[in-house]
Amino acid sequence: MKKEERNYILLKNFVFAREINLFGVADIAEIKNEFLLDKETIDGFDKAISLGFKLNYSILEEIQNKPTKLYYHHYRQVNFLLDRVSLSLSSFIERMGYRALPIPASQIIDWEKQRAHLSHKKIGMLAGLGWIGRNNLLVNPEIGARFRLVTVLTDMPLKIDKPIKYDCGKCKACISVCPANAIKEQKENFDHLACFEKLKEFRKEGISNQYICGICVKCCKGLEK
Ligand code: B12
Ligand code: SF4
Ligand code: SF4
Repeated sequence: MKKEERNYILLKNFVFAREINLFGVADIAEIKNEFLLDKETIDGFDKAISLGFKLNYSILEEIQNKPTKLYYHHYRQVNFLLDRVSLSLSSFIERMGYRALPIPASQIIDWEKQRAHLSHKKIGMLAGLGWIGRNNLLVNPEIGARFRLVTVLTDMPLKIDKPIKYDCGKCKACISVCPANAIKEQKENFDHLACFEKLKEFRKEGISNQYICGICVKCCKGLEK
């Protein structure tokens, strides 16, 4: 077995033993210049490991027309878990003699443009975890959009995954449930502004001090509905 394949299996087993459900590796050569990270910081990193954690379905089921306290708590716990696993994975990679940089699950760097260091969705898409759906989220064929993501950059020799050839097809389940009418038939027409205004409203209601919603996450159950 080749070294790249062996390392891939080793890391996959490492994170699956730590409650991660989705694992993939993306080639980032073409997209590195989009990252909000100094050139010196990312120099030498040529791959990104994408990890996904499946959300709790019972907590999602409680969401009707607005986020709930349970969902808010879950959102925070899942971010902690993802950050914890990406940290452990990075230490593991460093102990093997390679470099690794964990990127926070949910940290905004540019508040005006609402941008993070990098897009976990785009990395996940390149790593073959799913496609960008009508709901503007990364959608996995088996669990839909009901997961959260984190990324680790590395220079470790690893097998590279490819994007998968699926899309939403005939499904339009999320269009009618969005309270902001932000989700459209053509995913390119997703109304970011309308969505963000709705999230601001929810935040003002005091359910959480974060911009969360969860409605389009709950209803997107993938191809195996
Ligand atoms: C800021 C932010 C927001 C902002 C949005 C601002 C924005 N500009 O997107 C607000 C507060 C509105 C928001 C809302 C939500 N968010 Co948010 N958010 C983030 C955060 C922290 C940064 C996103 C960012 O930098 N965006 C900048 C733009 C450039 O990138 P992008 O939108 O991520 O990706 C697009 C581009 O890369 C573009 N693209 C550009 N070039 C190319 C090339 C190709 C080939 C393709 C296909 C695409 C593509 O397509 C991508 C998809 O639209 C990320 C975490 C992270 N670091 O990624 C979470 C994240 C995107 N959020 C997430 C979630 C779940 C939500 C909410 C459901 C809230 C909630 N938790 O209840 C809603 C969903 C709204 C929606 N339907 O999109 C998850 C998505 C998980 C998933 N399965 O997809 C993430 C990844 C957090 C995580 N750790 O899991 N969010
Ligand atoms: S997060 Fe809420 S408001 Fe935004 S697109 Fe999804 S359902 Fe609509
Ligand atoms: S609910 Fe259906 S249409 Fe909406 S993003 Fe998910 S698969 Fe696509």
